[in-house]
Amino acid sequence: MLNVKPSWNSWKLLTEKGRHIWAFKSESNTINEHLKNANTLSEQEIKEFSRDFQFDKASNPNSGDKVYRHSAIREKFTKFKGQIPQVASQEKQKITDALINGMNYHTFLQSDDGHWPGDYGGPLFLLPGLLIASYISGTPFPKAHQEMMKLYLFNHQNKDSGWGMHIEGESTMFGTVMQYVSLRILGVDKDHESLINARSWIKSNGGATGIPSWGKFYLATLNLYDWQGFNSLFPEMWLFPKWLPFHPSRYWCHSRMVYLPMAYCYAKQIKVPENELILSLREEIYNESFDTINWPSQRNAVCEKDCYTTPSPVLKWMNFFTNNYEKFKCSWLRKKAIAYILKYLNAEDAQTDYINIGPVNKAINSICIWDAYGKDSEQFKKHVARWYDYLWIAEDGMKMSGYNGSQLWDTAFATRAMLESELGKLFPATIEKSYQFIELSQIKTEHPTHAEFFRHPMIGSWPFSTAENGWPVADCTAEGLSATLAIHHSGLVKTVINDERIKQAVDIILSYQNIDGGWATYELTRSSKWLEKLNPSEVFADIMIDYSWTECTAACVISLLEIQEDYPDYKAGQIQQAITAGLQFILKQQKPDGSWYGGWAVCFTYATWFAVEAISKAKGKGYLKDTILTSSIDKACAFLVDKQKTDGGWGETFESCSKLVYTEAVSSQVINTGWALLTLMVADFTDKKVIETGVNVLLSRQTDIGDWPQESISGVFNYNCMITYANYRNIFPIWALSRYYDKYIQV
Ligand code: LAN
Repeated sequence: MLNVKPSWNSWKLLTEKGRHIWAFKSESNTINEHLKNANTLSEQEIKEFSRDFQFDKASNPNSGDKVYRHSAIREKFTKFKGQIPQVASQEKQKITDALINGMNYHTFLQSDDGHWPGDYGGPLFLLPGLLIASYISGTPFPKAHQEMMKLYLFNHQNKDSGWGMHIEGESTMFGTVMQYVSLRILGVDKDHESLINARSWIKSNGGATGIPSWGKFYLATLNLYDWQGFNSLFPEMWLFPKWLPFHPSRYWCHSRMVYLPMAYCYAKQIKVPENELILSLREEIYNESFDTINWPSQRNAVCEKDCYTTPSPVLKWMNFFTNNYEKFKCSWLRKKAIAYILKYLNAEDAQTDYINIGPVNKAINSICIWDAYGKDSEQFKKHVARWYDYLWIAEDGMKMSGYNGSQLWDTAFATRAMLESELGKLFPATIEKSYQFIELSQIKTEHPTHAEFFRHPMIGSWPFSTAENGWPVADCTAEGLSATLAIHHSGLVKTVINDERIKQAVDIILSYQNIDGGWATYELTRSSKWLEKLNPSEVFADIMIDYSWTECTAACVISLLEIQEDYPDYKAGQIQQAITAGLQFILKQQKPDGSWYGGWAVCFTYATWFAVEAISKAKGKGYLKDTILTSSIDKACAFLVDKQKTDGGWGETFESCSKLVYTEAVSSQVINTGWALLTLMVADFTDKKVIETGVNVLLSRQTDIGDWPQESISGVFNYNCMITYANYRNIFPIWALSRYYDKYIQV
C-alpha cells in the first residue's frame, strides 16, 4: 500500500465536469469555495508540509501521483468482489487475475464525473510563468499554495544545484534561472543554501544573459532584463494580410497563441516597477553589474547547455530588420497592432472560458489582461480563477500542469483498454461513467468568433482535456470516437451519442486530413516547412507549423476503419480514400529499421504501436497491397524483437525523443512494454515466447493492489520537453493484458 503522509490528507481534489482543483482543508465539495482555508496556515502546518512532501529526486525524479491516488482509494478501496472467470491453466489464471486486479484498482481512480484525473506535470518552465503573472499583477497565491510550490521547486533541484527544462533533464540556464527567480518571488531568502548553490551554477555558466528567449521575455516583464536585449516580436505582423504564407494564423496554434500575448507585452514593454527584490535579483543572477550590460548584444546570447535549435540565417536577417524597425516604428500602427492583439486575446479567453489553450499563454494572457483592464476587472478575476485549474499536487509538492489536464485522452484510452476484452464488462458502472464523461466532452457548439480568429470547425470534435477548454484536436476526436464505438458495442449503456453526432465526429476527422495524407494536431498544416527557419525558440524544434504525425494519423485511420464497419454507408468512398492516403503517409514515415518516431510520447515504441495498429486493422480489406502492409508489419516486429531486453520487457529513455535515436533505458518500463506487446499482438506475431516474456514483466511489476510503479517519464512535446502521463502506467499494462486475454485466454 502507499506510504501515506498525514498532511497529504489536508488536500482534496474537487472535480466538476472534468474541471479539477485542489482545495486545502475543504469541508465543502464545491469548487467555488476551494480557497476558503488556504490563507490561514500555521507554522506547525508549514513544518508538517516540509516533512510530508520530502521527495527523493535522486531515486526517481518522477512522482507517483500518490496524493491523488491515496485520496481516491482511502476508505473506499476493496479487492474485486465479482466473480473472476476460471480459466484453463494456472498460468492463464495468473494473467486473468492480474488483469482484473489492474482494472479494479484503476476504477477507484476514476472521479465521480467519469474521468481519470492525474498528474500532468513534467516541464519546469510553467510554474515560474504563473508565479511571474501573480507577482506582476500583485495577486499572490494563498499561503498553503505558496508553501507547496516552494517544496516542489526545491524537490526538483538537480544534484549540481541547477534545474532542467523538465524533471528528468540536466540543468539548463532556462530551468535554473526560472526556478531561482520563482523561489525568490515566493519569499525564499537569497542566503538559503540551495539558492547560494543555484546562484553559483548560474554564474559559472555565464549568468542569466544567456537565458533563451522565452526566459529573456519573462525576465524583461520582471524588470530583470532590458527589453533592448530581446529580439523584436514585430507586433505589426498581426496586421499582415491573411493570404501571406507567413501570416501568424498559419502558425501551429500553440506558437500562435504564445507569441500573441508575448507581442502584447513586448509592444507595451511591460515591466514591474523596481523594488527591493528586483534590485537584489539584478545583482544575484548576472556576472556583471546590471547597468553596464550591453543589452542589444545579448539578444542572441544563449547558454550552450540550453541550445536545442540554432537560429537560421533567415531568422537572423529577419531580426536585423525588425530590430531596426523598432527605432523608426510608426506609433499609430503600433497602437493598431496592440488593439488587434488585445481583441484576439479576449476572443481566446472567451472561447476557452479563460482556461486558454495551454499553460504558457494562460500565464501571459493573465499579464496582458491585467495590464489592459486592471486587477479589479471582471476579465482579470476570471483569469485568476482559472489559475487553479492548472495546479496539481503530488508527493513532490504543487506543480503547474502541462494543460488543464488530460481528461478526455486518458478516459478514452482507459475505456478502450478495458473493453478490449470481455472482462471489461465486469465493470459496468465504470464504463457508464466514462461514457457520461465522453458524452459531456464532445464539443457541441461553435464559438461565434471562431472563423474570425482562424479556428478549425469543431462541432462533433473532442478536445484533449475538457469541453470548456474547447480546442478540438484531430487525434483526440479519433480517440473519443473509438471509445464511443467501443462502449456502444459493449451494450453496457443506453446510447446517447446518436448517429448524427457520430457522423459529425467523422466529418471533423475528414476535415482534418492534410494533403500529404496525414493528420496533424489541432489544425491543418497551414504553411510550408520553411517557416521553421523563423523558429525563434532555441529550445524547441518544429513548433512553427502543425505537422502531420504518425500517431495522429494512425489514430484517425483506426477510427475511420471502425466507422466503416459500423456505418458502412456513411461517406464510404471518401472514407476509403482518406484511409488509403493515411496508410500511405504512415508507411512513408517508417524508418529503415522498421520503427516509427513518436512525437508525443517516449518514443519509438509508442509510434510503432500506433502505426502497426492502423496497418494491421487495414490489412486484408483492400486498401493497399497486402504484401506491402505485411512487409511493413514484419519489419516493425523485427525491430521490437531486436529491442526486447533480457528480462522480456522494453524500455526507452526520453533521449529517444530529443536525440531521435532509440535510446534504451537501463531497466524495462511497463509503459514501453505495454506498447510493444500491443504491437506484437495486433500484428499476430508468431513467436509467442516473445510475448509471454513481456507479459511476465507486467505481472512481476504489478503491486498487490493492482497498481504498477511509476517509472520514467513517458510524454513529450516539441522533441525536447518531457511531460508526465500518470495514468499510462495503468492504462497500457491493462490494455496489453486485455489483448492477451482476448487473444489467448478467453475461450
Ligand atoms: C499536447 C498533449 C496531447 C497531445 C496528443 C493528443 C497526445 C498528440 O497526439 C497531439 C498533440 C497534443 C494535443 C499536445 C500538443 C502540445 C501540448 C499542448 C501537449 C503536449 C500538452 C502540452 C503541450 C503545450 C505546447 C505545452 C506548452 C508549451 C509550449 C511550447 C507552448
